[in-house]
Amino acid sequence: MPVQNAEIAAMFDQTADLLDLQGENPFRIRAYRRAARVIEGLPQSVFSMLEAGRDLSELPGIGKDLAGKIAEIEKTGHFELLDSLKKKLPGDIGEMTALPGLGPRRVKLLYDKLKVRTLDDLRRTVKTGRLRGVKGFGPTIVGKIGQALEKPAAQKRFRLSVAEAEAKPLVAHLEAVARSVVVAGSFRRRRDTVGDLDILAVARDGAAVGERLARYENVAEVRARGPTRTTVVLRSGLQVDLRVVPEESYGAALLYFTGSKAHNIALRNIALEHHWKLNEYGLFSGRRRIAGATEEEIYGKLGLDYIPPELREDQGEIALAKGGRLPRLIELTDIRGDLHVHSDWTDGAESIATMAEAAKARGHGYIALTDHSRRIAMAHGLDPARVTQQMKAVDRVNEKLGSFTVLKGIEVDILKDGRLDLPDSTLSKLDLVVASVHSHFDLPRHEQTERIVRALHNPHVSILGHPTGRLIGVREAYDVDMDAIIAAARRTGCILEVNAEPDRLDLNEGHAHAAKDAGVKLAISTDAHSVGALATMRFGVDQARRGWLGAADVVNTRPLGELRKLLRRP
Ligand code: DGT
Ligand code: CA
Ligand code: CA
Ligand code: ZN
Repeated sequence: MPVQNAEIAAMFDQTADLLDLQGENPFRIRAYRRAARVIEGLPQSVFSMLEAGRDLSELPGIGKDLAGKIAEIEKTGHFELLDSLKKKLPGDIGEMTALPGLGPRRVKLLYDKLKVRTLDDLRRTVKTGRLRGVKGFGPTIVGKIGQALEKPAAQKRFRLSVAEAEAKPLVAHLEAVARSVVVAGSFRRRRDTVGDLDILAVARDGAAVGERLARYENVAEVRARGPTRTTVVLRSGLQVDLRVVPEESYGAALLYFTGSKAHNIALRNIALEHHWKLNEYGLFSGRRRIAGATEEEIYGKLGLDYIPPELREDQGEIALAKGGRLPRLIELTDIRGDLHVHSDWTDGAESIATMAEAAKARGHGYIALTDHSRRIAMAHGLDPARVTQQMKAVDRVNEKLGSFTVLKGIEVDILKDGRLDLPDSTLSKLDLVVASVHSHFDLPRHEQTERIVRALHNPHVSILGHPTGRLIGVREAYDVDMDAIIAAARRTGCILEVNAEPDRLDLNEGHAHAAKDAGVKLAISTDAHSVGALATMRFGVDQARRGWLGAADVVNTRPLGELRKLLRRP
């Protein structure tokens, strides 16, 4: 699995801390910190840059030596220098500098004055109040450290795409001895992250299916074994719960283990109103099973339309299903084009023609080419002259593509103050402008919101790209008032993006739903930097479905002519 940019940045920061702690050369320390910031700010994963054969030493602040170290990290998952620094230091000191409220200087103070070597030592000094006597440890700092120590190691959740990559071969492995093997739970509801995999299978011999799971090559640990239920942990740390059920209960079990829990409870209450009982074995009137083989049968008996898994969150879907008023959700086949695509003119891996042909082969009718603007120097961002050149190159590609169209676009950076990174005279020539934030993630909420709202008010902006900037499991969304941004999008006629990149999924489901309710249009876009990434569209569609979107809410379900009209702002 590729090591994420943020993980590499964290490794370099920690290395800088530990070098600092040992009184190393300040230039060497600064080099690591600077490299960490550069990597963190890259618009693309280091992994994909290496795959595309890019030379990382071309990046500012990254010389041959660091480039080699980054390649080593991507290859091995480890940073040897950091590991050896940690080993040299006593106790847990190698981990302590990363705690909130602590840094190399304070950790050294604690070690020198109070002999704090381990996290347990630290916990004790906080509890007994001894820390308060030490210079530089005011009540705020001590409170912060105490809090960080209390927190139990957060339950790790897995990105949906990662869970899916694990699930596919596993399901195939189990299909050798079972029928109807399906992953239920949050995975089937297509949540952006999942806590574990809940696999359901139909078989006569449940123990045999469990046995096969336990012997799967990726299993690290078997937690529980039984005739109908087996739990294992995969090497990645992902837990798998397997239940084997008989054919006649399959629908009931699928319904139950798909959840959500809140949805299940609401269904059970409807059953109770009829004096029935609903559980994972079926829908029962007294001891008689009146439904259970399929989900449709159970929803039907309860007087409800079939509810797609993505909607099963008890957010009002049950009342709508009762009245036959469920929204018709968008499907992958509704998508006719991709409005955020990069090429090798900036940091993409392929030529414009290659990206266009690949999109055409996927059945798309159009893409918008949206390479980076000049501020992203390390991605060779386009200045006005190169935009003009690229427009001509797009004309040449379009001449050869027959019915397929490459729209001329740009992903223009939103600067710190909300102005854009290219002049209006350039933007006005393009078919489509995606405006995105790639810097200053930590502005105060008010400022961040104002900045983005100002960008939306530029009449050339068509789409706000990855509107919250989150990277799942790596970087939180920046602090921003999404209601204000949705309101601004509505006022200005700007479209909001659902970025389908599996690490982003941004807007998320809740924000997409709110945008729809406000009457704002959305675009589901891959932000592809390579041909393979065009396939991530389905993850965006999944989140859009969780946000209750229908095809009509999404602009890239329209044929090109209609799309062009929607892109023209009032
Ligand atoms: P996750 O794994 O945290 O991403 O979320 P889920 O929804 O997959 O939750 P999980 O794995 O704990 O349980 C799978 C499904 O089993 C859940 O969606 C609904 C069902 N379930 C689990 N516990 C209960 C419960 O106490 N009552 C009811 N009615 N259903 C439950
Ligand atoms: Ca689960
Ligand atoms: Ca589970
Ligand atoms: Zn992009």
